[in-house]
Amino acid sequence: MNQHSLKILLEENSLDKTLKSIAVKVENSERISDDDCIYLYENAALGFLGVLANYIRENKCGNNTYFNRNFHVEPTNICVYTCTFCAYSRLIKQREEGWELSIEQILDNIKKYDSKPVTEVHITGGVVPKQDFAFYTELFRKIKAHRPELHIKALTPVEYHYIFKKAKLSYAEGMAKMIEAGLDSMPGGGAEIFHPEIRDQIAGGKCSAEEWLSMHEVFHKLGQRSNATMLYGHIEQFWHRVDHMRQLRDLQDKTGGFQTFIPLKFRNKNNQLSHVPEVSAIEDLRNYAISRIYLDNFDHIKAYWPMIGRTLAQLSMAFGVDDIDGTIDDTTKIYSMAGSEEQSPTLTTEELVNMIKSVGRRPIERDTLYNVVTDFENYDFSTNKAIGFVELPVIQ
Ligand code: V47
Ligand code: SF4
Repeated sequence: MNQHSLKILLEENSLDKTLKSIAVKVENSERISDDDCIYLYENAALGFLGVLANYIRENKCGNNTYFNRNFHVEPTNICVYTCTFCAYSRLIKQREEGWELSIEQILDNIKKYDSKPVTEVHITGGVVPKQDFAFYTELFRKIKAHRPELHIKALTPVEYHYIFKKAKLSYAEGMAKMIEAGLDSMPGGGAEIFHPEIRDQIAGGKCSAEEWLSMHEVFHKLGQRSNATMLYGHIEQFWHRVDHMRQLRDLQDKTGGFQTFIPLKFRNKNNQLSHVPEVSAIEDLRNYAISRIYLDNFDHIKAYWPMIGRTLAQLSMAFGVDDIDGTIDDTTKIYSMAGSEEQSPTLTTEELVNMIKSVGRRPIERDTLYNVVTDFENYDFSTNKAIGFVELPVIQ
């Protein structure tokens, strides 16, 4: 089906020459250049991008759309940094407006999931001196002591850079100790836009692009996997996005340690960039598709539904996206505070499965490392069994 659509597109005589040459590269599984990518941003129609991105997506993942059962822990929203897009953080001097959880409070939150089939806890938040190296290594150890199989996906290079500097540890030393304490993987946050022309304006003071990339490189070399994000649709231009993705593609060539790329749409409520209009849903879909076409060495592209809303997440599955993150259970405030339509992001497994099925995709529950947990293609929620599943007799 996807091959058929690409073939029809390639037979189209009126197709612009450059777009045609890009389509031929996609058909031949050749990498597109930075100039090609900028050309796509500036000239390609949504339908054209959808055909190319879907072709790649179906070659890589077939009809599968992945999700997981997860929840977030945000240890604090107090932060020493003042990113202009951030609606969520409060300065140390505004401490009374925010929260700062203790290790015991975080463990109490985690224990609320004891009877639930979640596989991952995603931990990230603001940066404060108190939540330091000792705090996080103790937290990770206690989580693992309580529930060893729960995957800890935690903190970004923004937090680690601050923590390791304070503890006088190199990235390699610090990361090795975090892994020893129980860290399993690193989420993709803190990347924003790498180019200093933009980064200095929206995320001044926090770790640089080089430091962000170096932290991931060190982590990958220790045998671990991580994600990558790009915060788009604010003051950057298309070439800044291409520059950002090129640096990710280069590092992925070196280490192969990234699992998924997550474009994050800038939301403009309650922050210092509220005067900047948000981009349209069409631009969001074009951006998913272009990242799918450009990042040929990434296995997965994720649409984070709490950020863009469930309808757009459903549409994105026709524009290169093969992952829509997880159940969340209303445990993150970052996007609701910035104006997302999802003010209390929670989806049951059944709702997630129906969202995926209703756009003709196969819902696959994965763990954080993309091992299949349950194939929900033929699943009966009333009996909690796969349809056609034959129970084997128990041998005494
Ligand atoms: O780095 C903050 C973004 C990120 C806004 O790895 C905003 O699986 C838009 O990285 N508008 C943190 N974006 C979240 C993140 C993430 C989310 C889901 C899954 C994974 C993963 C990673 O959120 C920050 C920043 O880029 N962010 N404020 C805002 N107003
Ligand atoms: Fe702090 Fe992260 Fe918000 Fe920046 S985006 S102010 S680092 S919480």
